[in-house]
Formats: sequence, structure tokens, C-alpha cells
Amino acid sequence: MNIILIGAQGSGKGTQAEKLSTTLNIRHVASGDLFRKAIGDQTELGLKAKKYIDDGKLVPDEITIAMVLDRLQSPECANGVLLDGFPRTIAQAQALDRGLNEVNKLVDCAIYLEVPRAELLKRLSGRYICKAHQHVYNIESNPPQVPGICDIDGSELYQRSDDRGEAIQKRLDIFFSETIHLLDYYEGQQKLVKVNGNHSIEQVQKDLTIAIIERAGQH
Ligand code: G5P
Ligand code: MG
Repeated sequence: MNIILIGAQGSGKGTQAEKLSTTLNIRHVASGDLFRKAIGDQTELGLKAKKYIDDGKLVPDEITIAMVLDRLQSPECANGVLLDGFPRTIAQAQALDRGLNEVNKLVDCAIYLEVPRAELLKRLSGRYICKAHQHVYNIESNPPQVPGICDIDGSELYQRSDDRGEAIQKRLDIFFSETIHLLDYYEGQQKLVKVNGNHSIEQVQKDLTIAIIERAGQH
């Protein structure tokens, strides 16, 4: 299965995708994680992307599309993917359809994780992620066992540079004015599924699993 997870910043895409991809045995591909890895490794791609990300802006389509489509061609994605944070523009969605079509694949469903803006702001300002593998925590609702240390790999936790100040508001504005149009795009293809993301992590995980099983049963 190839599944897209659409949701505003802080809606839980990364948190939920990490668990779901294991359950479904498909690869979790997160465009933001790929960019942060490239920035950490100081590659040419990372240097280009950094200024947009720190500023809370979208990285230009041509850079983003090339990076994600390249990743989708790797053998580890052959069994299917759970895309987190991509596509984010109509041009990206069209490029994804074309790229999958070339290898006789398609998007099976696009899930929208709905969360109110006030809750998103609260979650983002409390979020910490780990340096080694970008595992996600929240100081209020999902704290690590030892403060500042990842439960899973023992690496140090840090706050993302775009989770501070104005960048948070700017990213949310971009989502609700631009990325939101993807809902019409996938509704038009009869692939859109909406899931309420404003519950506990465990409840949302259950609801997502049910939604995906129901969707698979319809095809
Ligand atoms: P990213 O990395 O894709 P965003 O901004 O889209 O970043 P973000 O912020 O990573 O999305 P998320 O993954 O949806 O949000 O949320 P998360 O990290 O899992 O959870 C947020 C917090 O809520 C955590 O503290 C978690 O513990 C808590 N939480 C999670 N789930 C739940 C739940 O179910 N219930 C409760 N109560 N709490 C929960 O993109 C970064 C930048 O990269 C560039 C852009 O510059 C972007 O700003 N970029 C792109 N640019 C162009 N096109 C693209 N396709 C791009 N992709 C990335
Ligand atoms: Mg994320």
C-alpha cells in the first residue's frame, strides 16, 4: 500500500507514521526528516533547504520532488510507503502520481489528520526530538523516561529550530492556505479519508489503523 498522511504541523504525522509503518510493514518516508538529515550531514541539498526550513517556508518544489521521488525508488520502498509531509502542494501531488504511475503503482489513500489550531500550537511548543533518529516526544503529554534523553536510542533530545517563535505561526499559515487544497485533490480522486487527530496518541493510532483496514477492504 502507498499511503499519504496529510496534517498540519504538530498534528502527529511523524509520531503516528512511525508506529503505523511498523504495523503495516511499509516504509515511513518523511520529507522533513530527509531534509533535517541532509542539513545535519551538511550536504549540498541540506544547505539549500536550511534557509527555507529555518524561516518556516516550504522548500521549492523542484528540490523536494527530486529528493522524495529518488527515495521512493530505493529497494526498501518496494513493499509500499507511508508518506509523511509529502506532497504539500498540488504540483508535488501531481509529480507523485506521475512518478508512481511510471512504475505501475498508485496512491491508495490520503489520510487527513484533523487537529484544531490551538492544540497544534500547544503540541509544537512542547515537542522535542532525538538527534540520532528524530524520535518524537512532548514535555507535557509524552515525556521521555529520563529528561533530555531518547528512550529508544539514548541520544540527546533537542527542540527543532522551526518550533520556536514566528516560524510556528508561519508554517501553520502555509498549511491552512496552501497544503489544505490537497484535500480537494484527493477527494476528487475518491481517496480522501478523514481521521480526528485530537485525542491521545494511542486513540489516534487505533482510529488510523481501523480507517486503513476499512479502506483496504473497499478495494
Ligand atoms: P516537517 O518535518 O514535515 P511539519 O511542520 O509538517 O514538519 P511536524 O511539525 O513534523 O510537521 P507532525 O509530524 O505532524 O508535525 O507532528 P509530530 O512531531 O508527530 O507531533 C507533534 C507533537 O505532538 C509531539 O510533541 C508529539 O508528542 C505530540 N503528538 C503527536 N501525536 C499526538 C496525538 O495523537 N495526540 C496527542 N495528544 N499528542 C500528539 O517539515 C519541516 C520543514 O521541512 C520543509 C518545510 O520547510 C517544513 O516547514 N518541508 C517541505 N517543504 C516543501 N515541501 C514538502 N513536501 C516539505 N516537507 C518538508
Ligand atoms: Mg513530523
